[in-house]
Amino acid sequence: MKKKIQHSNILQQLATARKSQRKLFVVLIDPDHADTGNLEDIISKAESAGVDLLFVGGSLMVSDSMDLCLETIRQKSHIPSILFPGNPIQLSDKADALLYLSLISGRNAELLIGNHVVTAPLLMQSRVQVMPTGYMLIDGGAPTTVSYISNTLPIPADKPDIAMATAMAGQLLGLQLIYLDAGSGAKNPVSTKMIAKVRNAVDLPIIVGGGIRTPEQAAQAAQAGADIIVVGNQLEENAELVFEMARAVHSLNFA
Ligand code: 1GP
Repeated sequence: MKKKIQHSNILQQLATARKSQRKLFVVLIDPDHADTGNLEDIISKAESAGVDLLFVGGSLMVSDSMDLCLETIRQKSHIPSILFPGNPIQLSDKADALLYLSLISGRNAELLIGNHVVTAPLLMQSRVQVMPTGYMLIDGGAPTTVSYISNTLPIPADKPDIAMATAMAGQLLGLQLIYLDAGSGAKNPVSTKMIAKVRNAVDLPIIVGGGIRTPEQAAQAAQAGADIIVVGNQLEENAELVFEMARAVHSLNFA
């Protein structure tokens, strides 16, 4: 039977999955884009497709739908939910864990440390598991919401060495996950060359997302060394694709 990620000690389970080369598939849900019907549909499909985790968040949260979204996930599925916050107000204790993102590809002090200082006292009291993550924005061929909102320059797509050195710095600083993101809806996903370069440089679990539209692209990213593949946009267009996407990633797992 397929091994499932449990709700507690998620960070540790991600490290174990990485060590045993077990690739994970994640669906990103943007609560702003999900009305109740869509949301229940993608959650139930994700559950049947064996999706490992649900990330919840968006760069721009214009509605108050985060808590509702997390509650629906909890009611309708067993998949752990992870906050992927676009800004510091996107916190909720209804999630299982939080990607505590430091935007290490950028030079915006608020996103490197400022927001962390603001939210730390709250998080120290929260039951949500905090997962320190080196978040790296990679140029995906066109400006994305996240590059605009974060007011940072992404790492050029053809500069894998910069990505490598940035990820190394993240590991040396003690971060626990590296997230290479071309940004939601990116024209081009992060290249396999860049993923491989970062893979060879750090031991941490590597999350890759942004602009992945086909099961083949998802599998290629995993084969290049990504441990966790994230897809959002494309599944908003066609939720049915979650089955093939999850299969493409999980088919690389032997056990
Ligand atoms: C964005 O990595 C995620 O932050 C997913 O991107 O929506 O393009 O799949 P997409």
